[in-house]
Amino acid sequence: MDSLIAKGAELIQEAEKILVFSGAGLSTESGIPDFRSPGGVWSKYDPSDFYFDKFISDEKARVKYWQMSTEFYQTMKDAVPNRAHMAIKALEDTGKLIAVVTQNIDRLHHKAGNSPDKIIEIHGTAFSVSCLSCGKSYDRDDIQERIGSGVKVPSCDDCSGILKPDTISFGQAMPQDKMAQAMTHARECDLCIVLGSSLVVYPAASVPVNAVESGAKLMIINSDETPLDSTAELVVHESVSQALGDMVEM
Ligand code: CNA
Repeated sequence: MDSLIAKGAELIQEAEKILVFSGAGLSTESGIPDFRSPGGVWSKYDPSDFYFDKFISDEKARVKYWQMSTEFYQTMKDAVPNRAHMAIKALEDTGKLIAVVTQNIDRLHHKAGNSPDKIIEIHGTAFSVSCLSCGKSYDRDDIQERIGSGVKVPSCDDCSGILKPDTISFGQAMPQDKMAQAMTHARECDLCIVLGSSLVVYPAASVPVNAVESGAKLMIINSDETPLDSTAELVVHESVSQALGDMVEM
């Protein structure tokens, strides 16, 4: 393990333009379950209940969605950044971090103090809600208050349209502007660091793929194997807070 940490620290020291690509595994040590680990969200809920077209077409699916989402939001709201989030903030302080492309919707990079203009939330955020018909935007807490007072499925004040948190569900279109920004950074970085992602969710995982294809070195810190391990300069199957924390403090 010590030699892997030393190698990771060396890659970080040698790099000039670092792109961080983060996933749900970055936040498990902050108490937020990921999707695919044992005990993760998919061991409690059936993912097929949360497809976008089902949310649109089926009132019962929306009731279920808001139940799951309310529980998950409360956990995310209470969570605080862990040592790995703080290590990413330290990377920004070195001036080498060009962006954090995150699949996470939990705002922990913001809470850790990374500049908002460095954070690209390609799967959106759980902290706001929008009307799918007229686009009116709401603060998530205001909508949660309605749910707390007994509303099962909130609707838009202006047009009675369907409200949905600003997160990307399976089958929902990705934000094109954010994906384009992420891809630009993937092409310009010289080191891409993947933190806590299974790298099976596309198109998100095409960001590190693109970085490698453009000549960047790839470092992956993830408990389990990923499909990109064989293309990486360094793979560390360890706790991300421990491994990245140690590398950045070296
Ligand atoms: P995932 O598919 O659940 O994979 C997480 C990976 O992290 C797994 O391979 C685990 O082995 C690994 N892992 C878990 N804990 C640790 C740890 N402490 N140290 C190192 N590795 C760890 O999650 P992805 O992000 O790859 O999948 C993308 C989905 C998950 C996105 O759509 C996210 O929006 C969604 N998600 C986000 C959150 C969040 O915002 N915190 C939580 C759950 C799911």
